[in-house]
Amino acid sequence: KMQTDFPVLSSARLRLSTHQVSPRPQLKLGQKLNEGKTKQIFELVDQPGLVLVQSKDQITAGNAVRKDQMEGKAAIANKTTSCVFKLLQEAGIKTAFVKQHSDTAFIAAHCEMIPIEWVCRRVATGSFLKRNPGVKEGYRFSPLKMEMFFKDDANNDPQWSEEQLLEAKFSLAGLSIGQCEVDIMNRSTVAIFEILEKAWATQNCTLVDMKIEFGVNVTTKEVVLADVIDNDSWRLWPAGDRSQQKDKQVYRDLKEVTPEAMQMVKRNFEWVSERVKLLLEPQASGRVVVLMGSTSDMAHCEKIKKACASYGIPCTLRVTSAHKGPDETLRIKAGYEGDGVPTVFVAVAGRSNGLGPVMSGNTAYPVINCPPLTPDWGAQDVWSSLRMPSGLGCSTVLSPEAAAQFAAQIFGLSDHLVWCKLRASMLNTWVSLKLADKKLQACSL
Ligand SMILES: Nc1ncnc2c1ncn2[C@@H]1O[C@H](COP(=O)(O)OP(=O)(O)O)[C@@H](O)[C@H]1O
Ligand SMILES: *[C@@H]1O[C@H](CO)[C@@H](O)[C@H](O)[C@H]1NC(C)=O
Ligand SMILES: *[C@@H]1O[C@H](CO)[C@@H](O)[C@H](O)[C@H]1NC(C)=O
Ligand SMILES: *[C@@H]1O[C@H](CO)[C@@H](O)[C@H](O)[C@H]1NC(C)=O
Ligand SMILES: *[C@@H]1O[C@H](CO)[C@@H](O)[C@H](O)[C@H]1NC(C)=O
Ligand SMILES: CC(=O)N[C@H]1CO[C@H](CO)[C@@H](O)[C@@H]1O
Ligand SMILES: [Mg+2]
Repeated sequence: KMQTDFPVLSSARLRLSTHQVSPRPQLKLGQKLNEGKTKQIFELVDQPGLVLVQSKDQITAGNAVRKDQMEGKAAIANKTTSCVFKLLQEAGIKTAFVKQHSDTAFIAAHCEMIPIEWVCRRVATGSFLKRNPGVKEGYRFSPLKMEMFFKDDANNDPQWSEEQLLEAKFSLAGLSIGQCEVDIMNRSTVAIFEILEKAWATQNCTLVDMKIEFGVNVTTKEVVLADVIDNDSWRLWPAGDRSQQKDKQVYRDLKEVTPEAMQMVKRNFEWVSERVKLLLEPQASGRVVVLMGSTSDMAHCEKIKKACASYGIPCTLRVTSAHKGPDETLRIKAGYEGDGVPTVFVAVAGRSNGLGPVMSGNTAYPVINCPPLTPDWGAQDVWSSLRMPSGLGCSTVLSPEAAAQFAAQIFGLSDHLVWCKLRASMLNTWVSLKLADKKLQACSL
């Protein structure tokens, strides 16, 4: 059962619970829409289409020590959920999460939930080993291994195949869950895993596996990541160290809540909570410097700058001509080389592009030619960006947006926040194509 298959930072059976924080008064709660083992969902009277997701409070303990630990844990769980959703949202992943409301509640888009737990694995462990005897713990999946489980407590959440999901013919918020939706969830799970994996890698921590759920936004009928990603949703191995897992095995097999066990649980949570905030922090900060031969190329350069902003990359525009003022070009270059900030230069020069090649021959930083080609001479002009003397490694990208994207890909090698945006954008493009095709097929029926 998945609940117990993800013991790492959690355990439902420990029955730890969060301390009481009542919803702030300005929030008018409507009907209770849903209730599960750990959460209640309330309509928001003044905000149609949104709901309050309230963690259930199971405080029964009078014991002060235990209460103290529970309070610490609530804050940690809170931080985990909100940081993870923030990371995903800033990357561009569509999620139901809107904002944190209190220590134990957040506001989300009202969804009808698809009753499937999507599991994604990088490293074989836990229930996978039981279901696949012969596979040793630590086996590495590349590509990622996907599994799904039907949320059915009475039957211990059975594993399902894609065919079983299709045959179940779920319909949620008026959306039938067919091949298109299944493919979108499958692809999204992989992208979400890769984003979280990349983020945790900055903390020298291996994301071993993860389980998530999707819902259908009742307003837009979009399939979005919903429910929560928290302590109970993943396995994290610090420094890829499996012996940590043995510790956690202890909690899983725990029959009783002892103070020692609680301390261990707490230490783990603290370990995560110390690091989860860091996932949102840039590890490296680079910049793009666009050099244009003339201000007549300004509109073209502004497009590069705008696209850089969408990746969160600062972009500076400068005017310099390698033909008319090579001394100045090299002086500008030296200025950017001298302050230690990783830089990608983009050279924008019409007609004969001397600028990019001169830069490329004189700096170890990457240079991207992005010549603004005109219909009359473009086919001839482009050769001044393509045919280089030996020893020059500049690239040529014609579209200004694509030049910015290429620069982002360079920074993405060391900056996970940039990489996450590129990864989410790839997913969103894939989903858009899929939906466009679905719509077209529906029209031609
Ligand atoms: N944004 C949302 N809108 C509507 N329902 C939601 C949303 N997020 C979660 N839910 C649903 O709220 C219910 C309570 O959650 P939970 O206690 O985790 O249930 P479970 O025990 O089934 O895992 C579940 O049915 C869950 O799918
Ligand atoms: C879902 O619905 C809300 C309002 O109900 C809307 O604002 C939001 O953009 C929709 N999409 C996603 C991905 O949440
Ligand atoms: C819960 O998260 C929100 C948003 O990040 C934060 O403002 C709040 O202080 C957190 N609560 C606790 C107890 O950490
Ligand atoms: C997800 O997609 C992959 C690749 O298309 C496929 O091999 C796999 O069976 C799918 N997984 C599930 C659980 O549907
Ligand atoms: C990361 O983990 C590796 C592998 O165990 C370890 O050798 C290394 O010291 C760790 N690095 C940091 C920065 O913690
Ligand atoms: C064991 C534990 O602390 N589990 C907590 C994980 O986080 C959720 C909230 O997101 C809490 O409700 C659980 O108690
Ligand atoms: Mg749940």
